[in-house]
Amino acid sequence: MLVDFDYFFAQCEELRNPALRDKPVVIGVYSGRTEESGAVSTANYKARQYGVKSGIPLFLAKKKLEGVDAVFLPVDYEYYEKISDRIMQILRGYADAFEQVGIDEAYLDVSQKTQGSFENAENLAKTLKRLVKVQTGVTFSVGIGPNKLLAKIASDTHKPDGLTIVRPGEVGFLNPMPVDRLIGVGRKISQKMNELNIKTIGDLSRYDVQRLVAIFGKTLGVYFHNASEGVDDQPVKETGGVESISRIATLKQNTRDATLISEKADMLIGDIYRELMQKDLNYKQVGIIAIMSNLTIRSRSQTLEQPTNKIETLKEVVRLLFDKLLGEENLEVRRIGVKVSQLGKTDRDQRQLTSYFQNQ
Ligand code: DGT
Ligand code: CA
Ligand code: CA
Repeated sequence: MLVDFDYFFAQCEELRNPALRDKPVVIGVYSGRTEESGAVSTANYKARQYGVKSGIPLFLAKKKLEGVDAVFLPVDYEYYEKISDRIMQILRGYADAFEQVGIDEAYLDVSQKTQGSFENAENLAKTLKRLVKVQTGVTFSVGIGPNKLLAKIASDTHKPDGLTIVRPGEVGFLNPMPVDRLIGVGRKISQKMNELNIKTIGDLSRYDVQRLVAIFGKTLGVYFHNASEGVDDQPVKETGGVESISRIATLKQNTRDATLISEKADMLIGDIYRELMQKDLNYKQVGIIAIMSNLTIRSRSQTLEQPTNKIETLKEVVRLLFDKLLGEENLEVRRIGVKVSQLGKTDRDQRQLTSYFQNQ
């Protein structure tokens, strides 16, 4: 599945100001030279009706919307990223493997989850649409296909709020599309292909692969040929998402007392553990830092043999690391921090077992 959030930056703006919904909304990147200079980052579908789209100069967008009650806003990337993170976190939980691509797109490998059934995948997509809409207010478009290439192109065919399925026997749907719909076919290459009389993806699939190789080189030539036939075996590559989780706190007083340090550390660990559970993650590396009374910083870390999600292991390793550090230092400690990293998804069986035991 490829999930692509609809008119994303503009939709985020509509979310925090619903009055914008009935108006053309244009999000601009202002270059700062003059008040008017800059380009359109994106626009809602109302604004697109007037010909406003990503990449055109702002002055042109203003001209197209002259006399219209339109709203122009600057990009607020941090805010969009927060919304994006929340959606990604929801989606991640429903995939066998999850690959985020940019701020508003993600591939979900759902082969196992759906037992290879496109019908199950369609139902899952509908569930995800509802879930994300209810929890965040955002709509997105989904493409479902036997591979990433087909899912991506499918997702582009119905927007906004679309759901498009391409089954293995239906790759012919590519044939009438212009070649530049394929990833990797930019302006230059599509121009070159046009000169060769290759205008549609169907034209490309009928073109002799040896000649493609002669013109574009082996890698690209073979890629273009395969792509035109909907052939793609790129796996969904797990993107980390959260890289590490850490907490830091100041001790009530500077100390070398292992019990006092350990009490504080356990509080930080409790916090970290909650976040691990929420995000369904386990950890393989544990680190501590200590800020000493003279404000110098010390750190120690240990990598475990196996990833785990156990809180006892975390407490134990942190205690050992602080013991080691205190043994090698004679200053008092002022602030301490705990970090888990090399995070990974807890596999289902392990989680079921854990919650089984917790409920006993
Ligand atoms: P969509 O998916 O067609 O409903 O509309 P968007 O706006 O989500 O378009 P998409 O998926 O191509 O891009 C996602 C975001 O990336 C979009 O909200 C703003 C940003 N973006 C896209 N194209 C451009 C561009 O040409 N320039 C700038 N500055 N930002 C862009
Ligand atoms: Ca996108
Ligand atoms: Ca989008």
